[in-house]
Amino acid sequence: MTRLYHVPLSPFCRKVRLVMAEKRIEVELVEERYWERDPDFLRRNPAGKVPVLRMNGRAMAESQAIVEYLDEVHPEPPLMPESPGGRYEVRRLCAWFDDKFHREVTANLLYERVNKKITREGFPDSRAVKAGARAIKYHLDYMHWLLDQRRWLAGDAPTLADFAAAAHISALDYISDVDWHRSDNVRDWYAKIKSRPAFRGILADQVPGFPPPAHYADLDF
Ligand SMILES: N[C@@H](CCC(=O)N[C@@H](CS)C(=O)NCC(=O)O)C(=O)O
Repeated sequence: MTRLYHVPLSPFCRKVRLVMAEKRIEVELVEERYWERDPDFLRRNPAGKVPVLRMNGRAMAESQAIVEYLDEVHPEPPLMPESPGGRYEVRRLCAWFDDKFHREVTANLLYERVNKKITREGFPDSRAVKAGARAIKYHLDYMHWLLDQRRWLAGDAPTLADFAAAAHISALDYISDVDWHRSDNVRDWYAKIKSRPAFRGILADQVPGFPPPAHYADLDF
């Protein structure tokens, strides 16, 4: 039984879900309220974080290690380029989104507005929200610049970098925090990736107390 312990709006969980769907790997999704620190969950991942993927007799943590493992054991379609330089660029961009974008944007917007309420940690910090709203502009401009030179973020074919970025962007779009008028390049890229069958699962997500805007699941947004 392949099972993913996740929360619906976590960008790291979404990255794993998207990559599994792209590779047509069937998986049972189990919501894990990681903040309740269930002892069984902590046994599966002592770091206490989601995602955790139970597959092939092991419990795996760390989304980037997981998606690279999946790309090796399920090579079709390949989501890593063949050349070392190409793989370097994919890993650099995955780190860009999962580290820099996560810290400057996702944490300031999504975690302040949604996670704090769900985990009963209090109210959004308006300074953090303002900082996130400022930072996302710069990140969209950086994506615009990349997409001026490439069809996809890391080159001319879709890679793990696109799914890492789309995982963050889709979670922010769920709370209407992406300005789709800022860059045609980014909008076209997102329309392209959003229309892939792999996206269906996350477009159907519904988080109680946080209904998504109408455009969230609309392919023609
Ligand atoms: N580097 C980890 C980050 C995972 C992560 O931070 N997940 C968050 C949810 S979005 C979490 O479980 N946080 C709980 C905690 O930090 O205690 C990965 O890529 O899987």
